Amino acid sequence: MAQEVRGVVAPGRNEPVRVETVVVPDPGPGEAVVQVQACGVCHTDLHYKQGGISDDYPFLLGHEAAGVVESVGEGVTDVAPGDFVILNWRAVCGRCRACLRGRPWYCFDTHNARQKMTLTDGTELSPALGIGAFAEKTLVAAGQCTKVDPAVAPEVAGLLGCGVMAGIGAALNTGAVGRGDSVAVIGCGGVGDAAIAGARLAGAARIIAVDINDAKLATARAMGATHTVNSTADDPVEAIRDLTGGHGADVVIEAVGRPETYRQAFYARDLAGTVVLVGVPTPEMKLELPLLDVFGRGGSLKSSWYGDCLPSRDFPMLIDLHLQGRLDLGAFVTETIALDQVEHAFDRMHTGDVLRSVVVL
Ligand code: PAD
Ligand code: ZN
Repeated sequence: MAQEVRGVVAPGRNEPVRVETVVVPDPGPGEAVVQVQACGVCHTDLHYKQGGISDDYPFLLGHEAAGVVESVGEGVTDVAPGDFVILNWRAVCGRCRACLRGRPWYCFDTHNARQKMTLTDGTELSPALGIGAFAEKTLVAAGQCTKVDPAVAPEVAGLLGCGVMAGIGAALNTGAVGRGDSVAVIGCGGVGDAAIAGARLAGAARIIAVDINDAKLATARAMGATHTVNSTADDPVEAIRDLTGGHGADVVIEAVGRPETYRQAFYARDLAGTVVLVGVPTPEMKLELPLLDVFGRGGSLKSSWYGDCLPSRDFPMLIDLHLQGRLDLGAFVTETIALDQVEHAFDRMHTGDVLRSVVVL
């Protein structure tokens, strides 16, 4: 029997989001229905609402979520009703060329639920990132559910579903930050701060935070930055070089997504160092660099999608580290809100004082 629940729908380009009745089908083969307990508000949800991702309105927003599995469809063995899970947008297929090469975190054919959730008039909804978790219940592929220790608070656990994992993974997985490394992070929002927390976890000796906003730099310090640079006052490339014996950082993580900050990252890294681009650029952005510098400075220039995470490997491990007091995921939760306050949370993203607003159900 399909169920009717409340969910946050983006009806059309730039129209305010609305709480609507959503019809959630029973799980089919390989699917699960999850009772959502918490879901963070991410920039990507705002991009969906604004039409920046696709035109497949109406969207069921929300994708940074944790909850309890309510029911599973035929053939599901990895999760069972009652399991506490974080939802992920990387349910790996195990068969594509990336998976077959032993690099499932690049999976090119990730799974989502096959059936559609709808409005009561039958209109099909497009769930954000194949999840749609600003809703009391949601239908996903069973592989999108990753079991973790239920001792963690849901509003904290859900954050690993997107932005915080992207930042931590940019440091740990993509940048492969190691003990004693010097790391610089340009852009200290939720993603950049998570990269700082990841660099600290990895044992980086020096972590330099760069932002244009002093309040963001104060938070970055609390997350583990050892030095801060306000790039409206000081040239960040020179400042990072000065703080690293004149050489530049071993790993520079760009968490803004703009050509000028990418250029700063490129020149602020040491010879043979690594640049990780985790900020997401827009289609019209172009980058020009002397090819001789790209060649002569060596090292690697990488980008990081979802922190190159493998949910089944990374989520339980990071939750365990959080529960041991070694990774303060709770520091990313600025406020908890109700389902009908998502539009308000979008407004607050621009005022710059929120790392994450989390809807609690
Ligand atoms: P945010 O808006 O909370 O943070 C951006 C930060 O950058 C703010 O602190 C700004 O003050 C700062 N900033 C802006 N301009 C500059 C500048 N010129 N120099 C230095 N700092 C600057 O965003 P967020 O942290 O939620 O997300 C950051 C990026 O990461 C964004 O592009 C988002 O789309 C991307 C992202 N990527 C993934 C992924 O998988 N790669 C996942 C989730 C988010
Ligand atoms: Zn997201």
